[in-house]
Amino acid sequence: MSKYNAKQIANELLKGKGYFVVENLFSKKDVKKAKDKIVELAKVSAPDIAKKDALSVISATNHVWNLIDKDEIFRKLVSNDLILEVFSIILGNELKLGSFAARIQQPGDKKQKPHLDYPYWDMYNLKSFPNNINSTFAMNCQSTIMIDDFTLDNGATMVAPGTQLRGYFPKEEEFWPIMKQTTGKAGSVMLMTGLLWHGAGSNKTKRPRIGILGQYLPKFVKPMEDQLASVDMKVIKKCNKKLKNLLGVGYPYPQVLDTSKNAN
Ligand SMILES: O=C(O)CCC(=O)C(=O)O
Repeated sequence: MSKYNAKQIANELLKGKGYFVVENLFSKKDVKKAKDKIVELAKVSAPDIAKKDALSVISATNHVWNLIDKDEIFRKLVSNDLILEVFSIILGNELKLGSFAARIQQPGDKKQKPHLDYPYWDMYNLKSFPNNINSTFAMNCQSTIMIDDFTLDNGATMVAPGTQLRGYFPKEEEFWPIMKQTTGKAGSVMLMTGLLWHGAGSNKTKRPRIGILGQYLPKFVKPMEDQLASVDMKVIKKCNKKLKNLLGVGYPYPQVLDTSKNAN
């Protein structure tokens, strides 16, 4: 039985520090498979590849997008039971995948500016959000799978504990005094909501630091990566029901309900 309790973790994400590191959730074997594949995909530079593939590996050196399409190992990692149990408590049990992409903090990469995650990413532009938007419920949960050890030196994700409750875009002068880094061994996973103020730390080492960022959303938020257009239909057909649901297969909206548009 898992030593982790999903309800307690969800509570920590919502009302406590705002993040939780699940240690060694994935085996060394799975992490190696994922790493080998990401390294291979990240070497493909966008101009060298066919247009169809170029769409899925934009900015290949820092991101490898659309991992669900790329290998069975990613389809396994994305639908981990504990992650889905925690996030279902927060987002509802029809949650959807918004994105599953590797993010590589390259040697010498500077720290990121503190930010919020999609769909809150441009909340500095408050007028583009509904009036009174606040932190009473979360519209994003993030998993960061540590594919390398995350250390203070190689850019372990920086977070500002408790800031998920503030409901406004990070102010740097409030972020830096309380910032902590979420370190862990490869195979560990950091969970948070997209409302927690955070960003990648600077990588002062000579090796890349790879993480896989999983974005999970309530069913009514439009996903950041268009899963059904990005993942090959042949791959989707072979996915189990849990993964199909995550990808939005069978979710009925938006639809053309105007019957005059459907007339032959
Ligand atoms: O890679 C990380 O540690 C965090 C990345 C991140 O927050 C982002 O790219 O939005």
